[in-house]
Amino acid sequence: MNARFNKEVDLAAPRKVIALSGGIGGAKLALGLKQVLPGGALTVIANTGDDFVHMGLHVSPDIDTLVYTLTGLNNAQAGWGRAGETWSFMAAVEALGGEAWFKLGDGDLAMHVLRTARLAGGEPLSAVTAEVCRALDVGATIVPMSDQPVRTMLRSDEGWLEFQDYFVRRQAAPVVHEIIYEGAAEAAPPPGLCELIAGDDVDAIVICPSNPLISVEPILAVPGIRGALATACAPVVAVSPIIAGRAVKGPTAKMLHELGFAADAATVMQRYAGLIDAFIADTSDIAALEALGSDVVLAGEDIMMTTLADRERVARCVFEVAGKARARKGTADRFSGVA
Ligand code: FO1
Repeated sequence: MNARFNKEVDLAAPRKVIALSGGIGGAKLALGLKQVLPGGALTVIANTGDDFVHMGLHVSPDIDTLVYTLTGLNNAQAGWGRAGETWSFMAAVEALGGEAWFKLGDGDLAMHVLRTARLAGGEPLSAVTAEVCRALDVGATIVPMSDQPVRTMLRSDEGWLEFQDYFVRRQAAPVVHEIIYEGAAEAAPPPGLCELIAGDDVDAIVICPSNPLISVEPILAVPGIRGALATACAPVVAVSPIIAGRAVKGPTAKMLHELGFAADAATVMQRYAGLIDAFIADTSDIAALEALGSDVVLAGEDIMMTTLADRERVARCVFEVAGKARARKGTADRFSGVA
């Protein structure tokens, strides 16, 4: 839990907000946040535990899903890649007997080729990502959780699997026994990221409704980030990726279950214990959360984000709840030491 809150922020008109996100689930809320905030106010820390080198190309799926979603270039049906994509490259790869399980569209390919070339030229991933955000006028800052490689690895009934091998090639079918974030202990956040999180001008920090195990916790595993969040001046608000025992998208519920956890919003909230000041769950899950007697501020909302209006509504709810967290906890101990 945060040691203290800042006093100077205005949650009715937030100007500096940080979000942590994985792929499409988190990106939907990131878009809502961007829409209701003034231009440039949003920084999204992206999971890079899903990154891998495929056919010699550095692919950063969650960064790209965020870029495409925030610019409206995204393929909304698939939840990854670009809308109106063409597939000549993949067809040619297949004709040559190449690997076709991971699909790189023609437009998307440009992203991976440019990123790979710039990384090979010595630029860090954060700089390459910042250039992409500028070029595509993303209207928000996207920062990878680290410039060093961190790779999510899953021990399954089929042995140790790299993330995309598990997630895409095997369609998340293997039973998962253990998850590690290889390289996390040796990694560091990009320069300035922890200082940004700690800043007393930050209005709110949002943990988006992403899978805690494979999207948020890889970010928290990068040394310095968890500590910066736990002592941040701004209230930290998480939004549940689970509604009534089901993941909105993807294998979150299946993975929680296989690892011995109840696949519900309470498990997600408990995984963030010590970090969050408020938790937003679906209205149908609130009674079960209240029964836990946690001192985290709870809010029930329709968190299924189908339309852009839904995403903006949930984003506004985040700021309202952040305000409540500040009001409830922002006395005596929370303000002690703040000049
Ligand atoms: N997901 C798939 O299910 N199948 C694919 O062929 C696929 C290709 C792909 C290419 C580029 C990219 O940035 C993402 C891609 N994804 C694909 C999505 C991605 O693997 C996952 O959704 C994320 O890693 C989980 O957040």
